[in-house]
Amino acid sequence: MIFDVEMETMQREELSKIQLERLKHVVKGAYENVSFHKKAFDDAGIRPDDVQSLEDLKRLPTMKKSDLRENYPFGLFAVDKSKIVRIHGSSGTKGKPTVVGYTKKDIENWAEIVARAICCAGGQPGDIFHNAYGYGLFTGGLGLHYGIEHLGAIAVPVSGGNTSRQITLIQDFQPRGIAGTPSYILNIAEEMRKMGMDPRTTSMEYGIFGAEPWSEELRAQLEEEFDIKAIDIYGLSEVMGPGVSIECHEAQNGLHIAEDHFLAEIIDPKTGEVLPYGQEGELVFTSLTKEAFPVIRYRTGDIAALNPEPCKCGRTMIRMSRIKGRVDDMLIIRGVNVFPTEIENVLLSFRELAPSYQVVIERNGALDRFEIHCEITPEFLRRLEYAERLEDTKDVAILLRKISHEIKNALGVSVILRIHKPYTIPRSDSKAVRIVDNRHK
Ligand code: DLL
Repeated sequence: MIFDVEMETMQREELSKIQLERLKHVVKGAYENVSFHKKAFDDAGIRPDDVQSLEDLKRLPTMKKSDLRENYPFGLFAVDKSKIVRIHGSSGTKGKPTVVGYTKKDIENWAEIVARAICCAGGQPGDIFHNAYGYGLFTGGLGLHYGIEHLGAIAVPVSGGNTSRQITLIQDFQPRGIAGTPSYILNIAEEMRKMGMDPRTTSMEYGIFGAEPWSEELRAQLEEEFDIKAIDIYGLSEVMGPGVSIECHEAQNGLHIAEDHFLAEIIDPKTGEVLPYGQEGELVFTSLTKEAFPVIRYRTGDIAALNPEPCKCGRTMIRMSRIKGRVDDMLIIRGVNVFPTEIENVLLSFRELAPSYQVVIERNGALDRFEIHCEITPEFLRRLEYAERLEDTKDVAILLRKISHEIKNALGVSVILRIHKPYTIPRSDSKAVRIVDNRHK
């Protein structure tokens, strides 16, 4: 089912017209109402009237996360506080949180975008929907919630955590859809198995997973564990929250961007130059409809590519590739650029390993030392002969050699592997911590 057939299957020419009209409006509003944008435009020698075509977008100044921090808390709001009805933000683990605001209209648009997204994932009105994204300042919980209601589905607002209660509710309420971070939903499967249950026997048919980078291998595990379709959803609080883009269940190949609300570009993260379709680089978004918190060329720090090819689902909205990782999370291991998702793809192809892993970075003199910590599954542990240290068993030694070989093959670097017993790597209720950086401790 396509929620808004007219919009989602619109011909490019017509869509471009709408986009341009909205772009002009948003640029003018940001310039007139937010001193940060006025200054950025003035410094670049650009006036809102200079935007006469979508091509002109690339002449506008970009903005990034530090601009939100510097204007904390409300400095980038474009409307009076009396018009704001909600605030969200990041958790602020690295200093002050970043804050974003929404007007009533913004919340309505967001709800509609997410309703569209749920349909794109295979959901429909009447579905019972288990929402395991955290409710709070994080946009995941409430973002999905309003979309579920807008669609006419039934929201089960469980939020993250308390895994045994999640399992009871899944059994009792029989949801068709589920949402949460992919790593947390896999924890639910793990917990079910510990309790002697088979996750494949639940009522669930599709899952909407995102908020953290994840790999094709993780998708395969989620689909196999629960016997569901696992759909990738993307978004960020600065641009709105979940729903900026989502895969369709028909193709599961690239995430359709809600292009009537967001213009996407890919730029070279070093030079800022706009890259053509198909080339990988940093995703940049411009909001077209947001009233409270317009963003103009917001540099997300996320790495992806754009694909304008028609999709078999019939939607004409262009697709972005699954996020490879964040620019800041890129590891440079002896000169080779590696994203945690690439490591994940290799690790998860080994059925002896659980889907939990961490990359630990230590300072080793003038060099960085990267250790990959992974964990064996309980099933594999049961098959091993006893040894004081895991590494001393023959089967584990063979496994470690195989993994090292595969990592070298796939990534072109050798890494230090550390293997652990089941359930020893910390699990998270929301975004998994994949990189532990001990260099500056
Ligand atoms: O994570 C919004 C969200 C909630 C998206 C629920 C999807 C589902 P933030 O906390 O602001 O917002 O974090 C945004 O998370 O810049 C990406 O680095 C990462 N991210 C979000 N979705 C994906 C995804 C929410 N599908 C940051 N794949 C973004 C990879 C993702 N990374």
